[in-house]
Amino acid sequence: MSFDVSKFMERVIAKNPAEPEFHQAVQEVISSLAPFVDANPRYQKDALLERMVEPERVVSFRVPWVDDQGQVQVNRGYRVQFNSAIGPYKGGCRFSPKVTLGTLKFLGFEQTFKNSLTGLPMGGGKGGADFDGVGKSDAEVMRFCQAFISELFRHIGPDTDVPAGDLGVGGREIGYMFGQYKKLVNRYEGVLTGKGLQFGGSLGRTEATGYGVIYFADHMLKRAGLGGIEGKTVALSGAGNVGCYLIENVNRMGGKCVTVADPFGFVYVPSGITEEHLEFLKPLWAVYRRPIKDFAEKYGFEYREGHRAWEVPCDVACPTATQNELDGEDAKRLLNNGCKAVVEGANMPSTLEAIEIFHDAGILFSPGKASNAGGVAVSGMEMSQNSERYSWTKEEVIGKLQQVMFNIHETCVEYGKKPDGTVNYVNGANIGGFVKVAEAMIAQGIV
Ligand code: 2IT
Repeated sequence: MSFDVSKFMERVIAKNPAEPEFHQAVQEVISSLAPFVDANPRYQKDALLERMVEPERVVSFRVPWVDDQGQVQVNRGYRVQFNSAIGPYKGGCRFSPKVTLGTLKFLGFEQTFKNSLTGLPMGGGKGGADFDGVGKSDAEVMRFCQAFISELFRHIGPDTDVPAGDLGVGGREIGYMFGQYKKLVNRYEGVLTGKGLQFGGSLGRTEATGYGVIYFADHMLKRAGLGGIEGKTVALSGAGNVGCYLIENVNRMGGKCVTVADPFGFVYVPSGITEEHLEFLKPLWAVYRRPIKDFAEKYGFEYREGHRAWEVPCDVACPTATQNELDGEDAKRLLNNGCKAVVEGANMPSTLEAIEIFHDAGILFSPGKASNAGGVAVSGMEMSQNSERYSWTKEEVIGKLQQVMFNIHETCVEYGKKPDGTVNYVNGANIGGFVKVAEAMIAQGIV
């Protein structure tokens, strides 16, 4: 019997009301999987797909903390432990006032496939809180992180669930969480990744996500006969950790990046962002919490307030901010401006409509679960280094990262190749990520 996507989605929506991002993530994956599970009926047995869209466990908890004025604040923390078929739950924590359970479920679901694609033994999970770090003092951030871990510590561990950073959670927050975890359990173990280099962090973790996006883009462009990143003009929509190291790698590989952005607008640099600019940009948000407008003012560049980067001419577009930041209108604008490839550097940044427009136009499109997997891949390497109580050199880590991105690209080609020889990277990533998890679940029985 052929697999009915609409019926399946009806049930998912009824069971998970008011979680539109989760519906969107499931819809995208299930649409890719339908023809594949029709051809391979073993994957339709024993409610395998129904089990895959149900998180194994969700914890939601109160996070009370005291602000600098002595007032008690109450946030809500979560951890969504989505799938542990191929390894301990693994995935970041997001701190943002926009965080809801639905957001974290979509992220945990995506993470399961992304982590599988890396080839490393990591299950899928995601967590976070509706905490807004903007405008908070360092002491407030520390007290919040300590309160968050005071509950979460009992649900995580190096062989159980290994959180990391995501939006709003960087090296500072990971440090405070690690300190509190160690104090509570009295064990020095690799429970979090993205740690400082002095206490178990991996060289290359900071660079990994942004570098990985560009290694992946280079493989895509070359396979399509478009000649790699060299000589290409790239537009991107962030200027944080992913954005800065993405630019650095584009420069290393002979291309140029012409935009950086934050939620308030973007800066246009037609001549390309240089190493000198990057020295200014790297700490701009991470350390000083300053808007991107400061960059335009410092160098006299054009700042387009309230606009998105997708209105400038480019060969390659890399959305590196957040979910659904690139919609159908943006997609049309990019096509009109000559864009040849969209390589996602965030989780689900393109709407389903935008993806359809790219596919219809026949340009290259890579979903974040493939091209944005470099960060978690190096997190997996951080776990390995922590287990063997040894540190690898940066060259070793970056070399392994390049190999992982190459392998993910090969997997996408294997599972996404169309009869005309082109590749549907969405199908390739979804099916390629699915098979390993599905086989592990089948082997492990109904659990
Ligand atoms: O979305 C992601 O892949 C991350 N936030 C990184 C997760 C990790 O465990 O390093």
